[in-house]
Amino acid sequence: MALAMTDCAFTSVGSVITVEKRDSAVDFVCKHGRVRVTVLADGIVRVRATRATELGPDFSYAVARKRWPKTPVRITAGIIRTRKLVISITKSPLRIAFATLDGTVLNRDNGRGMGWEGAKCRSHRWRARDEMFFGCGESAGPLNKRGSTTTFWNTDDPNHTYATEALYISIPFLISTRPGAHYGIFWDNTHRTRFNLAQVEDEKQYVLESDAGEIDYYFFAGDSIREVVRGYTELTGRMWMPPRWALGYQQSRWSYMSTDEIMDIARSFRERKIPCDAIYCDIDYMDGYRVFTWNPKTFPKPRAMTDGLRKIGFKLVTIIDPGVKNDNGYSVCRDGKKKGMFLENAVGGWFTGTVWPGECLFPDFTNPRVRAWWGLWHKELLDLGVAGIWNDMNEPAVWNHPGGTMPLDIPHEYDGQHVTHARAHNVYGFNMARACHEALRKLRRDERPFVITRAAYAGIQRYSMVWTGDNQSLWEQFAVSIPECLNLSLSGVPFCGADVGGFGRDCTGELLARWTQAGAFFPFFRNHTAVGTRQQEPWAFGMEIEDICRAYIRLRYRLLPYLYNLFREAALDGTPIMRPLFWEFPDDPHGYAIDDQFLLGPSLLIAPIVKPGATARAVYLPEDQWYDYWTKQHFKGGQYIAASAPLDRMPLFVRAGSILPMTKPIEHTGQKTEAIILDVYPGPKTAGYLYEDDGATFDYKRSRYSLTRFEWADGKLRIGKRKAGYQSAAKLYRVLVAGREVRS
Ligand code: MIG
Repeated sequence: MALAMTDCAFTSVGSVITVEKRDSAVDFVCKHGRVRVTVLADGIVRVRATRATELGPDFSYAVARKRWPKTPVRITAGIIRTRKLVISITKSPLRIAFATLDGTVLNRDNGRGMGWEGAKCRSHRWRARDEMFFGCGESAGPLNKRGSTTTFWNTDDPNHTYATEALYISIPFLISTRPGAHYGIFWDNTHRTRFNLAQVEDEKQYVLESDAGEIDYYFFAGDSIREVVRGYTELTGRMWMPPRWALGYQQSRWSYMSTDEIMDIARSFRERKIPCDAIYCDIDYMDGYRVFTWNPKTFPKPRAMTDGLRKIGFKLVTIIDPGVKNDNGYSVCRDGKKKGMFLENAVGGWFTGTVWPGECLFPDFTNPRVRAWWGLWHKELLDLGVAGIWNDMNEPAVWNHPGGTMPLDIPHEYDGQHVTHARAHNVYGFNMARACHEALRKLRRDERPFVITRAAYAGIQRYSMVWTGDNQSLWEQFAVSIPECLNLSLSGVPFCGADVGGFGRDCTGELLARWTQAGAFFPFFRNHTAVGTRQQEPWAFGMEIEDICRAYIRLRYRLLPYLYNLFREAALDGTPIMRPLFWEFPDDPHGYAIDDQFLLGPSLLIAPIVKPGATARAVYLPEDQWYDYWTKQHFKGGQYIAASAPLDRMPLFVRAGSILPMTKPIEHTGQKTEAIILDVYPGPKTAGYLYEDDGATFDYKRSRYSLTRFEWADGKLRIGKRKAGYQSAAKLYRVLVAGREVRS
């Protein structure tokens, strides 16, 4: 439908009439609007454009950092210069170009440039011949986004495919890379937005557009993709350390129907010696789907249940949906109505829509007063010992209205901006998760919150982790979860995962085995399945599959110290936990096309088996030295190898020069380990480190953490100077070399 973008009605901002210089900003008053260029940092520039005479209020949910240290800027005729960027402005018509100091043009306005068509705002941008695109938030499509279109409009689509343009989460952040030129664009507009990176008019351009609003984008220039992502997460914020238990394996289904079933499942994990940290209550724990209630028959004593779970090392996570049943006999509804917490129709009167509980009212999460009110309802859940909250249906999904969501004219408070749903839609789920996060922070002052959300907008990492919504038990959906989570990770959300085993349809033993093998290396590792599908727990397919699942879940637990290091890195500067090959090997061109392998941190290369019946696969080893984790065979990188993969083996490689901190297998993260095992994979230079904290509180922010560096040289381990702010439970180090015990 590329032709639907007609030329006729497009109005470009036009020529510059006057230039107004400000502190680190310059305003260009143009024939058809005003454009403001603001330098935030040497490599970060903000561009705003309006067709009105003045820019509107400066408001964003995504942006965490509002103040930036003053950056020296030189402004001369048509050129703004920072220590990293040269921004040149052509005046008639106005065109902005971003170049590096050595003159390489990173990106620029192209063709018709910036402007408007009807209510839409749009930017036509130049596309280089060899430019590749990544990020763009959540998409069940290719890793490299060149040639595809992403629509940012939070959508509940349980039948999505590789070609689906709009999913649950909207993160309009584009990463561009080509040899020697890297940049990012965060297009901060919460209206329905499209990144058309397919063929627009010709190969030489791409188009970013939103249904309404101002143009407001941030340009990130970096010497690498790493620097671009660091800049983006500096602007939109970084995740906090989650509680350590959230790194463990988690079990869910829609739904475990009673306390007895929950306890049975939990006990089965212990009996079968399959490690697990958390179990989920999906919607059927509630009384008629009324949020913040319990079904008195099937879940009569929730406190006793969470106590029982805690005794065997399990946390409980409960689902909370946004729709509040319209029932005056129900306290949340009554109280919310009395206090005016729910959305109203454009003409007044409550807005109602149908979801699980039947006719529902919807809190206006864009109102700070509503967020605080909603938050307090979580108190009882927490008092009952619930450990984490799962926010679902918050696109929002509303079944009885066109488009499966609210009408676009529903008014929202939007933190004082007073807008309609058209602008609030993409931040509805964001603000629901935020309300939950803020409540958990308030109610459990020094405990790290665990919030998982399905819908989100840019910056969600400050409040919640995400999963990829309703996938299906299909090989192709398993395969696509790799590029999907890689791009989410590059879009500022390192803590993410997909339903292991697949949500819709019946899983098979082989698929569960392969998916569990791979899922063990995703940041979030949860098995979940839909109502009406067959049992999908690790033991649901007989002994062989159970043994395989157990082995890989155990491997996950053995690797927890290494994984925890990576969570720490993500919390510090937004570095993805799960990484595309090009993150570590930017000069190796192969990595940009590989979407069926990934790296967990710098050291582990994972090559999942994503095809039924496969017993071998080609694995690309990037330019370096590698060890096969299973056979310890040594390989030179920069080549494809054939890796054997019988059902119980997923190809896994360790980069030479790594020291992997590990533990002996434990059954849940509450168990203490007496030793940290350092598994050394010698290379020309061999080093590693271990980050430790209490795994539960914010003490780590008060410097109560430990950091120990290790080096391996001449057959000996050297322990570096230790930052010892946290007293580790592990008392000793055991050294292995490529998995073999050595004397040291
Ligand atoms: O309309 O709560 O994505 O994980 O099990 C379906 C029931 C609602 C969708 C979620 C899924 C969850 C299910 N929910």
